[in-house]
Amino acid sequence: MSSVVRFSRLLAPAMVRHRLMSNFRPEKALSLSSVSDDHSVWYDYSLNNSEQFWGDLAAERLRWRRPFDRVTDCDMERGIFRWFDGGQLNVCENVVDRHVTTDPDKVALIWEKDEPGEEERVTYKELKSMVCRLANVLKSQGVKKGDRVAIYMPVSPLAVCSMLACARIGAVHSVVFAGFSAEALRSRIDDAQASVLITADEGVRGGKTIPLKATVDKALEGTAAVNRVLVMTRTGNVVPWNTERDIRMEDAMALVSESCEAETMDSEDNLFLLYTSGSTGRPKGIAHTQAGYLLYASLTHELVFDYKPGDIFACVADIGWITGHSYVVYGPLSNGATTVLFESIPTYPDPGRYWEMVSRLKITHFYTAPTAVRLLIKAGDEHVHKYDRSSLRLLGCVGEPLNVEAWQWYNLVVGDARCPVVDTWWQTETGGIMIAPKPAPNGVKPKPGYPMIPFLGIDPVLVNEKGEIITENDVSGLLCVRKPWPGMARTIHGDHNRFLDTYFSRFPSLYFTGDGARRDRDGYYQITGRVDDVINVKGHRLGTAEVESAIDEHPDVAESAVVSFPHDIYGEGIYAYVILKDTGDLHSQTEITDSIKNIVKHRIGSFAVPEVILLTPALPKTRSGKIMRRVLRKVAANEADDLGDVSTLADPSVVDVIKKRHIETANNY
Ligand code: 7RM
Repeated sequence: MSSVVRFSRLLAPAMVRHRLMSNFRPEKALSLSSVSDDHSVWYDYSLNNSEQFWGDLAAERLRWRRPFDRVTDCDMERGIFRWFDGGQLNVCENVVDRHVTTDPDKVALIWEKDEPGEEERVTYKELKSMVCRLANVLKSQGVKKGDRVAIYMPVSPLAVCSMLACARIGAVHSVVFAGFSAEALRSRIDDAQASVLITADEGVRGGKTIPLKATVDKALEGTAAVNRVLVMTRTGNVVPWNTERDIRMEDAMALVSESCEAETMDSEDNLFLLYTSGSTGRPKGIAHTQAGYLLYASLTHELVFDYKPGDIFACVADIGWITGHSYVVYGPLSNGATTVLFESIPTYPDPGRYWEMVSRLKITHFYTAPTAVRLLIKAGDEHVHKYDRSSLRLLGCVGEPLNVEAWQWYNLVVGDARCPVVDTWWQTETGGIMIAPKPAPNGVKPKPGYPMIPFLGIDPVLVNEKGEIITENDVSGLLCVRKPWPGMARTIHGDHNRFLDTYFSRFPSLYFTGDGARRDRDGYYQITGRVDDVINVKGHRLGTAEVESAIDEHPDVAESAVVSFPHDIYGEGIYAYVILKDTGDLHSQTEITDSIKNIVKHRIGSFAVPEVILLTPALPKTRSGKIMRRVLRKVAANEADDLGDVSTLADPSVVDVIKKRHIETANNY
């Protein structure tokens, strides 16, 4: 069934009931573009009749086993959000089985392996059989509804199958990005109390192998939670093996049936946990549930990207991030799309990789992070020009602000000024895209550097420090959301109070995003960045406190403070100020900075290693002992001439010491 027909079928009843039909031409309802043509009608409708809006969409778009009794039941004060209560469904059935019935031989996955030209295709029918086999393996290992399964895998069909097999049997997946260290993996396994872990012998990225199984073994030395490890064969190289605990995934899958009844799930049962960084050292297990998440991922995928049947959708994010969950897996598959799984890196074998892939796979939609765009700008336009990009219809971006220069390059050089550039703002916690230039009112010109327009049903507001909502335009403020939406996170695993504290207590009755934003004269949004201690490095979200606690483990370190500084390519770079204990004098500075870098690499992962480590005798602190991070940020950004008011510092002379050391250190990096 075409998405055009499906869309009219799901929205028409709502329109009829609300007599909007009078100013709504039926022939328009048959076209997806009606959302653009009547954007303000749709948008107002979605906010003013939100129960009807989301209720009709859920009823029509999802396959239910039992219809829901009520659309929504939310309490912002207590952080309780329930959508489609009473309803029962299975997410895996919705994203796989439905399409096997209508189009079994359609390609669901194209695995773009590290080595270009070796892609593998998986049809919906094959996907179902793989998922069912894996689901049966998990069941045979005692995994039951509600149990947590950790996934530490390269981007691959079996990684997607692992997620979907969990969904099929009602287990809760926790995908951990395969670039995380053993310790980071262990703490996430412990927090979730995952009983089974799925991994690969090794990963392959940019021509290098990554010892995934060995890292898993190290992680499991320190936890008793996991009793079974399923290992996918990626390279086939010999890896450490524990016969009591480890199972070869492909062997086990061959021994079980290729059909597996999908478990009946309640709308509000957990679908997955995804750990993300906050402003304290401990990562948060963000919990998403079944129906609301799926509906939101599905609808945003179709409307923001203007997805049409037959499109080849390439979101090159890793499945270890929310972008991979929503726009590699759940969104595209719910719409019966062909989704590309990108295992490699943008510069392998050379910086033309993305565009060579686009031409080879005839990709229509390409969705990446600004850091990758900036990296490729530096590499030169010839890498883009070399390849035929005529299949491309839309270019997307997510993860951090897409600066105007990068926007222009993406638009002109990659898209030949022919493909809309869609800068999407959203978060792990929001489940799906919240602000984007599409669907857009008719005739609206894109604004470089602006995600622009809230999605249907999304009610963003800007507030000032006092928590007052700013109603006028041409202002900056803290970005909050006033109305609940189905895709939002439901809790932090095991710590609902932290959920409340982080998102709902600073401004009562609002969801606080942690980002600052500007609303321009036309009412369009631009994101200015985090207002808390979370930084965005190479598209990875990282808490400064996480890096600090790793650095502080070094025996010679007394104290550290980590800030970000503007970085041409990474968006933000990591800058660590470190105070050594007296014992630190026994080693050379290079020895110490190298070993600090090593600790960060082992505790978190290579991507978190600071670009700059500045050894300093003191940190600028207020009399109450709070580090004045503003000063550290200014120095790191080479803006120390304009430090603002430092009169509340206990010892203002520290600033000069740091400035001097910064200039000395800056010459060395
Ligand atoms: C999807 C994702 C969320 C944080 C968010 C922002 C930043 C994301 C944009 C952006 C400017 C954008 N989830 N962010 N998208 N900033 N423009 N289009 O990235 O949980 O990992 O990160 O990322 O600060 O709060 S995330």
